[in-house]
Amino acid sequence: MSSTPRVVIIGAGIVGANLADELTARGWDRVTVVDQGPLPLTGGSTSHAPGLVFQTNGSKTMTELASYTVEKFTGIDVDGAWCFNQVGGLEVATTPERLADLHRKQGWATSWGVDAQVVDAEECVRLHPLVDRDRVLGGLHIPSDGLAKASRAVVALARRAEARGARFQGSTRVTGIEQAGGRVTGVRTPDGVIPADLVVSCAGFWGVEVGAMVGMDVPLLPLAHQFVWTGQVPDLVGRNTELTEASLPILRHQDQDLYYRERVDRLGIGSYAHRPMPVDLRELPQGDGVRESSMPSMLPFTEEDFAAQWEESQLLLPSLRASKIDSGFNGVFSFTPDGGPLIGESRDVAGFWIAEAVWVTHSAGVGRAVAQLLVDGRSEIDLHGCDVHRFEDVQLAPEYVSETSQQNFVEIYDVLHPLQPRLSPRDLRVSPFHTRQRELGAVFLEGGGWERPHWYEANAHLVDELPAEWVPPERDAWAGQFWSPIAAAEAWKTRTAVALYDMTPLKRLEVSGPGALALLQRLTTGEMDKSVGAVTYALALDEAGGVRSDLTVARLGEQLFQVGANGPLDHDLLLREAPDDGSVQVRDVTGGTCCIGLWGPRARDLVQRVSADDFTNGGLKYFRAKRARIGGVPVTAMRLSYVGELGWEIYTSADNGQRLWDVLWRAGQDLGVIAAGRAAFNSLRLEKGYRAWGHDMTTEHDPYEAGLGFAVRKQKQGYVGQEALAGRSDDTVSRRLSCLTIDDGRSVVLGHEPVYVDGRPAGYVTSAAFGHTVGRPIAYAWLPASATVGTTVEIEYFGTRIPATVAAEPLVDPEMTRIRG
Ligand code: FAD
Ligand code: THG
Repeated sequence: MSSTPRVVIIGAGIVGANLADELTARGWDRVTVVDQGPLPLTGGSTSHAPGLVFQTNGSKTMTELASYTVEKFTGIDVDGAWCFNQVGGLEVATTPERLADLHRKQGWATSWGVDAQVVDAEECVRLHPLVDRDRVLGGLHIPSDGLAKASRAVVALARRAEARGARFQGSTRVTGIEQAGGRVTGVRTPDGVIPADLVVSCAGFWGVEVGAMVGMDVPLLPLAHQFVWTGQVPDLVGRNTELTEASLPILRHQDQDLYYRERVDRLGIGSYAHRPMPVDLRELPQGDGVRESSMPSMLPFTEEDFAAQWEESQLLLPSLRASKIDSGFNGVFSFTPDGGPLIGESRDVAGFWIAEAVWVTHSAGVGRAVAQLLVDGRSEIDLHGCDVHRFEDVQLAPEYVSETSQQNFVEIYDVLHPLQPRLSPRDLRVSPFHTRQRELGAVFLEGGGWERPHWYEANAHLVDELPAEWVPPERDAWAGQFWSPIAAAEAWKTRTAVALYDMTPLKRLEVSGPGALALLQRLTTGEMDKSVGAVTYALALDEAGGVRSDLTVARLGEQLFQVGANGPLDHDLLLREAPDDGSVQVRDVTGGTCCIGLWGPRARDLVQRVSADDFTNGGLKYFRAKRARIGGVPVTAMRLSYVGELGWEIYTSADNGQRLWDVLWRAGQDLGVIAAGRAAFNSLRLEKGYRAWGHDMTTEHDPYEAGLGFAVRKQKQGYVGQEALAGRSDDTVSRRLSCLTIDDGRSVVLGHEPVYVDGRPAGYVTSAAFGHTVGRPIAYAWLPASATVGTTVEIEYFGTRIPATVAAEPLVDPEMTRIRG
């Protein structure tokens, strides 16, 4: 009798089938897949998915999930019939902006290890002869893309999983999740309870309903998306057999929100050009009502929404003029606030997992990742962008999910700048300094629902005062978006006078109680048992030694710690890992508090004018915290600086925030105090070599590779990840997060660009900025360890190679004289 856990998977679509396959491949043979619909065509999104697999994405994770789908589906079949037809992918450009963007995409493909070429119009037509030569300026060709036959892959995967012991059961609707003592024990169905140790909901766009069975928020929105089949296209006759189906590359015409695939002598056309059409699940057929002709995921075709797209299609593909629309439907699938899938375990009901809002494209990758999470406790691909717990509370509101997911639908094929903020909803969360920031002409970007000043128009006059060596070079049109030379002035003032930075959005977690110290000792690489007032920079690792986060931990009392964190996933980690005996409380105190980063060589002069407390070097040393009063306001001051300057993070409760700002502002006028924004901030932190988790490093990297070995305390025992680090050091790494400076002194890149060493792709850029203090652009990049200081490399930016050099880091203040002064 097997002793592996009993798993019930809800949903026999492409995600559930992949998961069953991956679990059974790992020897878990007590797997039951239940679906409310008939098998194998359940009526979910998979039943009629046209299966285009375009792998390339700005996200490394998403690209790798897709590449695994390609690899896996290429190796399966049903009685000799293909599950993946590698016809290649072609994205065409009809505007110069799109053509430029295809170069950027080609860069992503190179960064993430997918072969891709930008080709000219002639080559587009050679690859896809239906394309009108005169309509296109060029294209991006990815030979390994292709068509997945999702409904057939479900059969292949189900057969394989069944052969290893899994059971698939159709026409069985899950109506509830059984639980006891905070754990799942089974799923309820009309035929009785199916016992389970683990339940994984792969319910696709029904995810919200199933999540609600355990009180779990599942931030997805079912939306309809139009798809049509044409009648016979004369120019396609004789090209394919019924078995091969297609030989032309899958095609995207993103300037018109359209995509195309071949099916024997017809074309399938998908459109994202129409208005978003949210779907009410209660109106869909259910249970016995599901059959091939009546599927919940297939709503009636609304012809009027497609009329313009049919015209556009005939312009791009003139052969279609000899054809017509044969059939169409409005198909339903899931959208999310940020476009990513939703993976993770309920926080309240242990053993209840979800894997939803997953495309066919990423389905095998997600199936493998979830199987690894369940079996090994960890996925080899970093999943922070897919984690269902990545959202802030306010982002889980149904109104927020609905609006942002619809926006995502609208923008799905748009050329989006990495800094481009959403336009709505905005002003969700504002810091207590918001009124003052507006008065100073703050230009806000949004992050985690927070309004965050990027720079302040009030500082525009400082641009004219910039000393020659601080005047930033002109930027190209792309890198110049969401940027202003004012950022240079703000950086200059921070390094030469003093600046106020709004650090309120930085996630703050209060960890308290008799068990608080032990919890933090176990979860971090640092020594936490220090005197009250100590602040420690440390890492949270996973069992394999991968970096889950970097944290600052301030001991504010014997049993009271304030953790400076990177986001909701850190909160989630602490909540999950806290013992359930009530000995530790974990509280997100971000919203009720606020923080000013007061930094610059004049910071001490400023604060001493408005505080009787001792802010001298002896009175508050580097990486120490203490309670104080500033202008009467009770604060906690922490002596550290992400921008690498003398000064403090000054915390107080939200009600006191505006007064704190005003006090510092007034007292600093003759010292040249300014308010400074994120644009300067990011530049200054890169000059100082400070990493940003999620950008520069993730769970895929260990501390030594990330250049954070110093944050791992040598003598420390008994923390998560310690065993995995045994034998590793700065000297054993094969790759390294490296600091590059750009040789021409002016070409700014933005991140995710490929880096070439000896003419071959060898890594990718993680973060980049113009370094105003050093007068040249900086890029951090993952590179082979052999690329030591002085190595010349090239960064590919929109198809051109920019020479850069590996530099010793940090570029600014390596002796720490500024910050410790
Ligand atoms: P589903 O296939 O919907 O499976 C979920 C299953 O859960 C269903 O079978 C459902 O019956 C079952 N279920 C739900 N609730 C319960 C319950 N309470 N009890 C029991 N069972 C339950 N993706 C691509 O990658 N490329 C494309 O080209 C592409 N084109 C698309 C075109 C259209 C028109 C549509 C609609 C989608 C397209 N997609 C595409 C998206 C893709 O089809 C879906 O993302 C994918 O199929 C989702 O798979 P799934 O297994 O998560 O969901
Ligand atoms: N402030 C606070 N907490 C934070 C951040 C912050 N938590 C999340 C994120 N930012 C963590 N990142 C860093 C990165 C570097 C430093 C602090 C937070 C830093 N490093 C010193 C160095 O590398 O020289 C550490 C020196 C030491 O260990 O003594 O200061 O911005 N509150």
